[in-house]
Amino acid sequence: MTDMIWDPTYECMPREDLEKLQLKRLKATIHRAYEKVPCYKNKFDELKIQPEDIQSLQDFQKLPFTTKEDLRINYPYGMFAVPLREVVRIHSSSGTTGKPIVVGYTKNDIKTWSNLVARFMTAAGVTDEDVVQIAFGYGMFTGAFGLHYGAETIRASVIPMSGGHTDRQIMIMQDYKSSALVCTPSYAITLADRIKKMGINPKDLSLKVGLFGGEPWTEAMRQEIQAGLNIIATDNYGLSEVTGPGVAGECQHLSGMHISEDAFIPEIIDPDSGEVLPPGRMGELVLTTLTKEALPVIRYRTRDITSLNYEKCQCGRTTIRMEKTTGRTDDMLIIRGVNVFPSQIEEALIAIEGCEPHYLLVIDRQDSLDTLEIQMEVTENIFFDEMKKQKSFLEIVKKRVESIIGVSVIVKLVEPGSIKRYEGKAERVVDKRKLG
Ligand code: DLL
Repeated sequence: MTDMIWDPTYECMPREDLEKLQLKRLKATIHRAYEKVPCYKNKFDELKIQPEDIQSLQDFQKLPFTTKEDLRINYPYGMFAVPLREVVRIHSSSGTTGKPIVVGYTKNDIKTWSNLVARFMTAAGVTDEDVVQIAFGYGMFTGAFGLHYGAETIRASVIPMSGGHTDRQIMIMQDYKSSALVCTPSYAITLADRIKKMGINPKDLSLKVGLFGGEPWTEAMRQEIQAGLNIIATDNYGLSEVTGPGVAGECQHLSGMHISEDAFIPEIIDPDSGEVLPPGRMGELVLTTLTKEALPVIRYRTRDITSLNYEKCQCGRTTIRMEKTTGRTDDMLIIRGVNVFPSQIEEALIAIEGCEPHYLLVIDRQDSLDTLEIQMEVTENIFFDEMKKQKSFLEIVKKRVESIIGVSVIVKLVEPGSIKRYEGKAERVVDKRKLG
């Protein structure tokens, strides 16, 4: 394994130098945000904080948080810190309800973004020799363009396939000898399934690495994808409000995602009290941008739950690594008063022999009692097994899941192939309590 590093100056900076750089960039960001964005000025004024009051990275914790609601209220362009004429690109978040979040980039922002993506793609092992198949949907979603620019910056050969058309994806992958695949982890599973069904041996493909992100996924899913596509499957993280992909990504040691700390300051807070938590603790990730021109964000509450690892990685990078996110504070299901994360259920299911990574969680309320039904696909031999064997299989699944989440569940097998397949981000929860 070779540990190629795209930007060693920033990725391997001694912490002392990095913190100096962060403070310098932070001060500039705060000044600009205060002067150009009324939302920040109002919030600071309310707390009687002036930009000059922030003289250290500790002072910074006095600043108020920014939330999705702030971006919503200022829809579409109210949070921009530059006039629209300087904005060369507009994207929006993948929100499914209400108005989307609108984000903008200056010419310089696009350049910075491309470099940030080039960093994690390089860390994953992509070089100018690679043929990168981008199977994210091109459009308002930041995933496709972000990875596209990053790959071109590395001078890899980009195939802008976009999402969907699974059989065509596989044909192109075979014919064009794609060596790197970019998509959501759930779509990687769909592709692997289809490849298997078509009788193609993944070893006959040219794929070597996958860059997957945009949604949470588990270690068990990683194993499944690695085996199904014969690749090393890497995780990368980002969100539109902060830049899109390019906030953090794994190197080939697969031991947490390196955050580009010259461009973002990460903090972990207690989602209830807002208190900053000590290193290593699990909580909500808060991000501040240090280089964004069009849309600087200060202490943005991502809602994503993770922890930060400050130890130096074997690859030589000195940057903090974030653990795989285990879900979002707003994804958390409260079932009969118990907090349940869909990722816990997924982890349990995938670890059971015979379970397929296709499932749906249906939550309902009967006689004022919450019910959680897991509809899941299983391998054909189990689906067509005799009743008795199937019953004992269901019992195993039920017990395993219940022991992890602490809530009783109903497990139902559904026909192989009947759960909806996703080309982008998967939606695995139907909460009928909210629909009623
Ligand atoms: O999903 C940006 C992105 C695109 C990242 C492609 C990586 C690759 P949004 O549509 O705004 O932006 O959604 C952001 O998706 O707050 C997380 O909840 C989730 N998310 C993104 N990447 C990961 C990941 C893009 N690797 C929201 N693991 C974030 C877990 C992720 N969750």
